[in-house]
Amino acid sequence: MRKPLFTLAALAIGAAFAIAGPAHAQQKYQPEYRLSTVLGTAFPWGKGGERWAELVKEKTQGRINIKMYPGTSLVAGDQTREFTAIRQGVIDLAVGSSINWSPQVKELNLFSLPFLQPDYRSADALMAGETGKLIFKAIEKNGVVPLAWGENGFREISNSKREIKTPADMKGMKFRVVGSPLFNDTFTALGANPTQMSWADAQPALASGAVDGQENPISVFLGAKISAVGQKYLTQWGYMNDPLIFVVNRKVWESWSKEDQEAVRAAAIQAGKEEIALARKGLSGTDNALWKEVEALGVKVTRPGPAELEEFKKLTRPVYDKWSKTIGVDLVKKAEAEIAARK
Ligand code: X2X
Repeated sequence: MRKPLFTLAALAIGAAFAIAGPAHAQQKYQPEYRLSTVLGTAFPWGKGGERWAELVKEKTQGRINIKMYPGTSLVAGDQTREFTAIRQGVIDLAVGSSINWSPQVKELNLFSLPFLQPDYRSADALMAGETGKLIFKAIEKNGVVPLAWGENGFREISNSKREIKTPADMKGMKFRVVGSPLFNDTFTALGANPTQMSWADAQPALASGAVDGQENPISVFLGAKISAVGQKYLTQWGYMNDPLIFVVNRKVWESWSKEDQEAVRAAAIQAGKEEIALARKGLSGTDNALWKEVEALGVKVTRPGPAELEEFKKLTRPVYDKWSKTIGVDLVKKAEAEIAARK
């Protein structure tokens, strides 16, 4: 007697799902989802965001329609508030920098530890390894759904005053630094004078001479044309590589069907891969086209040798140790081990 009842119940549940499925989808999907980025399509970062939106549209047959808002305009340009805005739903999706979100997700400071990542292969080892998984868990714990990695790139230092070969050359120099206090500590340890400000404020500050220098990937240095505002000296010190992360607000994520979730994830992974390739183009392997472009602009490029780099490392080591405690010593050890074992 029980069996038919059971089957009937199962049928009823099945029918309820069949009805609820599409109705639920139609009810909950928004006509447009807002994607935040700091940089626009003149940069690999913005191109990555644009590509993600395009792939999502394609893979969901237009069910999910994303509009990109570069310039972190959904939070009036204040990069350090971006993560909170994603969590709260002011922003639906983002391709964001590890640096900008590190005030809220302390583990993200990992990537900013001075001289942790010696090369692109280290960055790959972290993103693909256990470290990357732990970082994604930390983001998830903070209420945001991480889907894929991208890359802003190795941050090199530029200024308007003189060549920087050793820390002594940075003495007293005024630098615009990014959102995490870790950067204040790093630049202070090197004898410079850092001021934290948003990217929107950085460009006029460089133009007016309110600050002498800044640090950003070469794609940003070129894309933002900051050599035109007197940034004539550039030092390739490779002190950190800044990853990007493709994320979605949790409620928005949960409102999508499983099929659409997987489409959005696959789109993020593909856009991320393409974006990383773009971010490294002209800067890696035998392709140094972007460095040539920098030099053609009359910018003096300086490459500290191993002994000089050692001086930078030595002075910033206390910053590394101090911030390792904030990040979590185990996570830092894991990252160091994955870098040591990189292929
Ligand atoms: O503000 C910056 O320097 C930038 C654009 O690189 C980031 O958003 C981290």
